[in-house]
Amino acid sequence: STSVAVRVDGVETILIDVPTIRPHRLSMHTMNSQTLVLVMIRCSDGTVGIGEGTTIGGLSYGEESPEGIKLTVDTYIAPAIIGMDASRVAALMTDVKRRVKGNRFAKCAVETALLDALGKRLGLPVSELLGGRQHDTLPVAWTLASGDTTRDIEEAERMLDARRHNIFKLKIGLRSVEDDVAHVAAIKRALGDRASVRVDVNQAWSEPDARRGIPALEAAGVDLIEQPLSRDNRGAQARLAGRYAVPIMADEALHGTTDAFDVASRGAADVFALKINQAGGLYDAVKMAAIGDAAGIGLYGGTMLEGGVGTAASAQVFSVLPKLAWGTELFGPLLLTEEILATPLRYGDFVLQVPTAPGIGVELDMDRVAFFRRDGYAPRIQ
Ligand code: MUC
Ligand code: MG
Repeated sequence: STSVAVRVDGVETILIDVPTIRPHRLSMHTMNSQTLVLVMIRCSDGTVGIGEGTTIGGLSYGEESPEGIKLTVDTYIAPAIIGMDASRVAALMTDVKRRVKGNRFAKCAVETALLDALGKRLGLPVSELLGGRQHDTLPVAWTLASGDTTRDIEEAERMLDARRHNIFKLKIGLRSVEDDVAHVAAIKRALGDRASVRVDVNQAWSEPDARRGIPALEAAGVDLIEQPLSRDNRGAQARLAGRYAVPIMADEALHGTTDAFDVASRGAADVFALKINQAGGLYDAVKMAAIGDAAGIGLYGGTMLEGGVGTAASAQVFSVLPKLAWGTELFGPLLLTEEILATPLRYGDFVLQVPTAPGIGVELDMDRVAFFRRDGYAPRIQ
């Protein structure tokens, strides 16, 4: 054809290191900072799309590291998409999936940037490219993970007073089951009916640990138990889901649509934590939601503690889902000491406002990106 398509002109990947506001203790890693992996894609019409492929704790949480995500994008994905029709995002991603196995975080970052650019080109929020927005605001949980019970209660009280969060997720699995239950029960006692209290074990328990821990947490008033067992131990997690009334949520077990189908088929979860990075992109996160919904599984908008870019992209996805029975945990930017968006995301009254501007709806503050980027270079794409 002689029509001139808009083409992908350039891809740039940037690692940004930002401190957290306090240590964030998970069963596998204590975070004192977060590394954001940003991808910027310039198109031949001048539009620039941004995406994020952030993980937690280097290689301790999942199989992709920040440095590996950057390498995958720079070495294997960028050459495949440069020169191609930038508006055919689904077709580009099909080709990327043919050339690159696994590496879902890298694919998510690229797909986000392509959709952001397409949305900006069309003047539409990404939610409208994914079927259309059904929610303008999303409930947002906060994670209490200082490792100290008194400090966690004070933090929760501050969040309630400020009307920022009334859903709290507690990170457990590092200490003994009994110590963790005592910690959670003390927090739930202090907060009472003013808050929903949930736990994330991040795969740390054995099935016998879970048979001790879950009924005790249930008795303490906990509303949700996230990924108690190893992500591979689906048969055992199905036994737990069948045995206790408190819902079991799958998180690390869900990498892409085939995992969603397998976990749903085995009855290994009552709730899905949807994460755009673990899904491998925004389209596949929506498909995973459909699989869960069809199986009667409740949906929750999860986070890999991304900064503002990944959080805005996640919000676009979650805003199109008909039912989000468990709300979201899109608080990532609030855990960081530094803002890298030109205009911060808006939180308040226990919700996040889904951005309404075209694309994912946010812009980077390029001076701050230049300041925090690990390699110290000025970006080529501005
Ligand atoms: C996880 O496992 O859910 C999400 C919130 C948080 O504090 O940690 C993450 C990862
Ligand atoms: Mg989790």
